[in-house]
Amino acid sequence: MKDFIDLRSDTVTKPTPAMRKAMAEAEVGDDVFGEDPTVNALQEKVAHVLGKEAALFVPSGTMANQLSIKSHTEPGDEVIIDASSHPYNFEGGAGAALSGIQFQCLKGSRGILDASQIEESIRPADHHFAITRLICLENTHNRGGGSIYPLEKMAEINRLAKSKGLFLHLDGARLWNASVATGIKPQEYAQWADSVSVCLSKGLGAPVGSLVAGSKGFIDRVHRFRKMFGGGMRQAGIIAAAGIYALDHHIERLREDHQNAKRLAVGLKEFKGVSIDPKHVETNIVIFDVANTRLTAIQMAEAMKKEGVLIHAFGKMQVRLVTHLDVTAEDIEKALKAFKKVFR
Ligand code: TLP
Repeated sequence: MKDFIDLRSDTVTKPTPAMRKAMAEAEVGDDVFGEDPTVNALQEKVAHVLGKEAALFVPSGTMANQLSIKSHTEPGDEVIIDASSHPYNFEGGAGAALSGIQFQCLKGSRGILDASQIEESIRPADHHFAITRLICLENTHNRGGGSIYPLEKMAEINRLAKSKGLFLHLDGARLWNASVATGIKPQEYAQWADSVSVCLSKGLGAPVGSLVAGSKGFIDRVHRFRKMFGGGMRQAGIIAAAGIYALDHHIERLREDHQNAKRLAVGLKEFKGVSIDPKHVETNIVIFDVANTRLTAIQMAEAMKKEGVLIHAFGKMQVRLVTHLDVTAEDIEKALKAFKKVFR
C-alpha cells in the first residue's frame, strides 16, 4: 500500500520512527497482574485527561464500547442510540450477542440526538417493555461525517439521563478531534458521561489500543468483563507506550487533518453531481453523495484506486474520506486531481 494515498480511514496510519523508539524502550510487566508500569501510566494519564477516577486499556474501540455496554446493563435491557452509530452498525451485533441487550435506534441529525427525542423514547415502567437503561452517544460521529456533539446538547442529555436513572456512555473514539476543533477540553465533554471510550489508533496514529474511563467501581466491573472477553493483555506496555507518545505529540496536529478535510470538501464541491456541504465538514471525515454522478460509490473507489488513491464506499451512493497523520496537504491536492480525472 506504500504508494497509495490512503483516505479510507484514520485507522491506517503507521507508527512514526519516534513512536517506534518509544515502544522499543518501554518498560513492561505482566498487565494481567497489574504490573506493567507503562500501561499503568497510560491509564492514569487518560483518566486524568478525561477527568475520571480510573481508566482501563483495551485492545480496540469495539471492545471499549461493548465492555461499557455490558458493564452498564443486564440482559433484556434497552439501549437508546442513534441509528447510524458505530456500536449499532459496525460492531458485529455484539450488543445482542455479548450483553443480550436490544438497541432502540433513533434518527439523529448527522448522528446528533436531542434530549427531547430521547425522552419520548424512554420506556414506561410496565412489564410489557424492556427496561431502558443506557443512552449511547458518539462524539465525533463517524457516519454523521465527523460531526461534533454540541456540549450543551450533551449536558441536556445527561440531565435527562440522571433524572430518569439512566446511564450515559460516550463513544469518544474521535473525541480528540472534537476537542481540537472546538477548543473544548476532553474532560468538559467527558463530564456529561458515566463512561467514555477513547481510541489511540485512529487520528492519534498509535498502532493499537483504546481505553474506557469512568468511576473506580465501574472500571472494576469493566476489568472483570475484559478478562471474560479475552482482552487481558500481558506485556502490553509496548503498545501503551505508543499511546502515551500519541497523546503527548499527536493531538494538536489533528488541526492539520481538519484543514485537509475541509480542503477536500471545498475541492469536491466543484465537481458536477457531487453533493457535499463543506460547512458540514467539522473534523477529519468527509462524506459525500455520488447519486447524481455516473458512478456508484464502489465504481468510484475502483476508478480512484487506479489513480493511486484509496477511498471508502460507505454505501451504494456514499463515499467517505478520512484525513490523518500519513496524508499531507500535498497528497490532498493530488487526490483532488485524481477525482478530477475520474469525474471527467
Ligand atoms: N471505525 C472504523 C470502522 O469500523 C468503520 C473506521 O474506519 O472509522 N467507534 C467509532 C466512532 C469508530 O469509528 C470506530 C472504528 C470504533 C468505535 C471501533 O474501533 P476499533 O476499530 O478499534 O474496534
